[in-house]
Amino acid sequence: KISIIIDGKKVSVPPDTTILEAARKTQINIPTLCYHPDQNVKGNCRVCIVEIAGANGFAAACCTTVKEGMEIKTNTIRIREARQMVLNLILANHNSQCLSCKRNGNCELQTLSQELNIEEEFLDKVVDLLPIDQSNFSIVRDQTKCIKCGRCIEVCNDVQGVGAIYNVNRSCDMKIAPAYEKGLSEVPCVYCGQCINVCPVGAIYEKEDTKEVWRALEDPNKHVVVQIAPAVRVVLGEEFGMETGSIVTGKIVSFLKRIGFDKVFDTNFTADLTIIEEGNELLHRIKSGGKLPMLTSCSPGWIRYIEFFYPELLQHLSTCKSPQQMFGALVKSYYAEKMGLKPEDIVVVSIMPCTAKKTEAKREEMHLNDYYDVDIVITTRELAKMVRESRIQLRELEEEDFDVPLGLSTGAAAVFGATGGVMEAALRTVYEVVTGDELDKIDFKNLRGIAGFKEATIPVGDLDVNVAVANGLKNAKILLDLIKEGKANYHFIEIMCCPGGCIGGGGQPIPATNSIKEKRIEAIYQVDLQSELRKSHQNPAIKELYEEFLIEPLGEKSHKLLHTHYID
Ligand code: HC1
Repeated sequence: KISIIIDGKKVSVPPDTTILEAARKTQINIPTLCYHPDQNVKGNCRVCIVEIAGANGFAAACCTTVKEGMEIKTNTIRIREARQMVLNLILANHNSQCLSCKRNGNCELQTLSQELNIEEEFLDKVVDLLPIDQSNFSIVRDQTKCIKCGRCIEVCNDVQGVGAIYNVNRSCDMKIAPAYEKGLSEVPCVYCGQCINVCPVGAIYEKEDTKEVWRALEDPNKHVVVQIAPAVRVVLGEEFGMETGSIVTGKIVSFLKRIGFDKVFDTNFTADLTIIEEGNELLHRIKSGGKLPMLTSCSPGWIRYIEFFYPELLQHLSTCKSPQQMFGALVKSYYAEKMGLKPEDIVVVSIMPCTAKKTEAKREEMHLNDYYDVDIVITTRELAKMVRESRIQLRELEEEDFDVPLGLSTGAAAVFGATGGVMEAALRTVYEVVTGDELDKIDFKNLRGIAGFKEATIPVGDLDVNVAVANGLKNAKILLDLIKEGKANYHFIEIMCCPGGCIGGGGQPIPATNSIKEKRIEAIYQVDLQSELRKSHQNPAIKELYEEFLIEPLGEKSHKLLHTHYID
């Protein structure tokens, strides 16, 4: 261990500890802007400067490691004034229209300006009037807010392996942008929104669609139906000061009914349906010598990734639409028929943890006749905005149940929201369908958790089924390369675009650090445990759907409504 003195306090820390980490261990919170607990140290912002006895000038605490006997000061007048100057330099290049900013109230720069007592922005603004990139349905980039911390570049390149944005130009002309400063729609951006989740300010945010929802709700000629994704219910509470991992399903349902939705349904219903369709597709591929390993197809950022980077492997993708899209297609067919409604008079709204879902809903293949399966997609963060706008107190709402039949679901559907969940849900059903026996241990614990890659072999009758799970696109890439080399000895692979699965989606409350994601995952498994039924094939509303409408899995209607194709 190494002994140092920070602000007069003696501290012992392991070698290679940075000054920033050592200080945080002793409850001394040195301010930062580019530092992120799950990322590499960058040393870009210089806000974390400290003084070291005997050294000239300042040192950046995030990238200076401690040395035996070091005496460090973190909060002198000189340091505070220097930090104020650093912050003023950043602010000179930052559009400070905070009141209308998406991150107003949850902005690291705004908080720091308060904490460092910035009384005036004394440098002239040099912020460029760069155009706002609104070239796509998912993500908006506002470069006038960018503070060039580099977090988005790291997540896009090193975690997702996508490389849609970089540093372009040099020196004071340096910007963060796609190559040749193109729009995001002109480069292979998968719209995962992981850049949004790490951005300390409002330089990247989701394309907001809440106004469309309010308008639909006030239109007397529209029947407005909503679905809620599995990962929204364990996360929304964070926006309202509730403990991380609070389960607020009943309160969300109650809120949505209060603001006027005609029916409040659940994406979990079609997550159960996905298991039936996808499970049967897997069994069919195994029996008929189809393309294996089969890859899951519910995560739209992942679909864009494989379409851009591995089009030669598209035949490995399950042809199942995602649960979001299956839901929309069924509302405009099965449900419309049942209710005697015209599909064109129905508006389907989705509440998703995901920014890529907005673009998925607008894909060419995702509509039948003249209407889309899903009309409007909003994120968990946008739902929180709607709650605030309505002035309804989420915490005080009584819990209510989803409407039937498209609101009924099992615990297997709930776990879709965490990495490994789709695979676990599929195994619970495939095992019982193939063997006819009841599965004793339905918790596949070795497929759970935040690790980027997991695998297992499950005996199903005479066959040992080899499965793998990857989350985060860089991990997906490793599996795709193995498939290309013919070395992927798996039958079925689950891939989720976002690290941790949908609980870490690009539309979720910020911050979303790994420790926060772990608590969200625990809550997902709580929802599963609390469910009366925990296997998709036990869902009585799904059984009824097949009896009344679909007739059989992979049948003609399923093919038309629930399955899709991809673009190479
Ligand atoms: Fe997901 Fe899915 S689990 S993709 O992560 O298959 O977004 O939550 O809704 O569609 O069900 C997201 C979550 C979500 C779909 C389901």
